[in-house]
Amino acid sequence: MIFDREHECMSRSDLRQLQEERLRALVKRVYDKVPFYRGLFDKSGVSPEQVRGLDDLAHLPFTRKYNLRDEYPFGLFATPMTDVVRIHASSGTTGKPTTVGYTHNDVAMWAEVCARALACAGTTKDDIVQVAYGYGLFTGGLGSHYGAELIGSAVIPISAGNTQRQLMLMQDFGTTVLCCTPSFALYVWDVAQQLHIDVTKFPLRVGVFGAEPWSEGMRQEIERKWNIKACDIYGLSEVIGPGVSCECVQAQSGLHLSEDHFLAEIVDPDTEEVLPEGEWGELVVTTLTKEAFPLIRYRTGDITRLTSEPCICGRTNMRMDRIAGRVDDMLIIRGVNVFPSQVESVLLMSPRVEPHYRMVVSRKGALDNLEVQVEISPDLYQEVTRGILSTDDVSTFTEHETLVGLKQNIQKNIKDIIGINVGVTFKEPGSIERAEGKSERVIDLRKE
Ligand code: DLL
Repeated sequence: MIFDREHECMSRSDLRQLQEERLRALVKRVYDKVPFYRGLFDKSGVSPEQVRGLDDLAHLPFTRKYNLRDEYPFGLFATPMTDVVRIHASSGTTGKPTTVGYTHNDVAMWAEVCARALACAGTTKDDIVQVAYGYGLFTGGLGSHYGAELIGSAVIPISAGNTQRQLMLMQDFGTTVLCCTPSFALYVWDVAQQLHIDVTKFPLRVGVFGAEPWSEGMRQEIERKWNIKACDIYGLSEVIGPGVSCECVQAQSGLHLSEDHFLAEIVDPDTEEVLPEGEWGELVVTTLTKEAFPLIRYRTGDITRLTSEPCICGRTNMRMDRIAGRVDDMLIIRGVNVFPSQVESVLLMSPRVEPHYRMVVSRKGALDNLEVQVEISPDLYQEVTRGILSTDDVSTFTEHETLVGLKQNIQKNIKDIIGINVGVTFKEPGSIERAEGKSERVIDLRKE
C-alpha cells in the first residue's frame, strides 16, 4: 500500500517545483522569525530573496548540532511557545540535551511521514503494531505510534524493555508488525529461546527497525530468526524523529525519503562540497514544512548516498542507502578509517559467532589497538567447554583448535576489508550487555 500516492509517486519535475516553493517560503520564515538564522544569513552574505530555487541551496549556511546546543532550550524555535504542542529532546548522554518543538501541524505532518514509512514497510490497517521503541523524550515510540494509528492499525504502545512481556503480548494479541531497534529485536529473540518459545509460529510478518546502524548481514540474521521481513527506518529528532525515510518491503533496497518535507543533500564532510548523486558522504537535511523547529542545511553526521533510480514499488522519491556510520563514529585506527558497520558485516558472515559484539579501542604507546569482542554460538560454547567444569569467559579456551581457526578466519576477513590487523576475543553466549534501545558498540579507551 502506498499511503500518499500523490506525494510519494509525484513526477520529479512537479516535486522539484513543490520543493522550490516551500524552500522560498521557509527561508523567508526563518529569516523573519529566528534571530539565529538572521544572524547566520547576514554573516554569510545571503538574503532570503537570493534563494529562488534548489540551485541556490548551496549558498545557504549549514547548521550543526552545536548550534542547537548553543540555543538551548528554545532559541531556534520559529513560533511562539503558545503554538508549540510537543517538546522532544535528544538522548545525549553528556551535558544538556538538544530540544525540538512541534506545532499541531508539525505533529500531523510527522504522523503522515511515519504512516508513509510504516506503509512502505508493508503495514496496513489490518495490522497489529507493537511499538517497542521507547516512549518519552525519545521520538521513536510516539512517532511510530501516531504513524501506525493514522494508517488505522491497532497499536500496542508497550514501549521498550520488559522483554518477557513483549513476547507474551506478541503471542496473545497476535502482533503482526514489530517496531524497535534491530538490537532489541535480537535480544527479544534470545529471550524467546531461553523460554523455549518458537517465535516463527507467531503471526508476526514485518519488523520496522531503526534508530541505530545495522548491516545487511544483521537484517538477514533477524529475518531468518524471526521468519519476517525486516525493513530499515531512519530519522533523527532534530529533523522530526522516525519517518524521514524507510525501505519498501518490495525492494528492501534503499530508504525512500519524504522529499516533499525533507530536502536531502550529500556533502563531503571535510571539504563541505555538495557531492553528485550516488557518492557517499554526509547527509544534510533542510526541513521544508516544519513550523516550530525548521532547520536549514542541517549536518546530520550520518554517512549515506542517494539515488533517484526508479524503484519497483512505484514510489518516485529518492532513496538513501542504509547508514554506513556516523562521521563522528568513524574510528581512526593507525591512520585508517574504520566504521563499526564494516566489522559487523564480517562478523555476521562468520559461522558460529553471534550478532552480539563490541569494539574496544585502546592505545599502547603510540600504537592504536582494536579488539573485537564477539560472542560464540551456544553450541560452539558447549563444544569448547566440554569437560571443563567452571569458567566465566571462554577466552581462556582460545587454545581450542576450533576457536583458533575461527579467530584466524575472522581476523583475515576484517583485514581484507579495513586493511589492518585487529585482535579478536571470543565471549561466552549472553555475556555482552544487551540493549533495549540503541546499542553501544564502540568503547574508545583513548578518549579517557
Ligand atoms: O533515533 C529516531 C528514530 C527512532 C529513527 C526510531 C528510527 C526509528 P535520535 O535519537 O535523534 O532519533 O537519533 C538519531 O540515530 O542521526 C542516526 O545516527 C541514528 N539512526 C537513526 N535511524 C537509523 C538507521 C532517532 N535506520 C540518530 N540506521 C541518527 C542507522 C540510524 N542509524
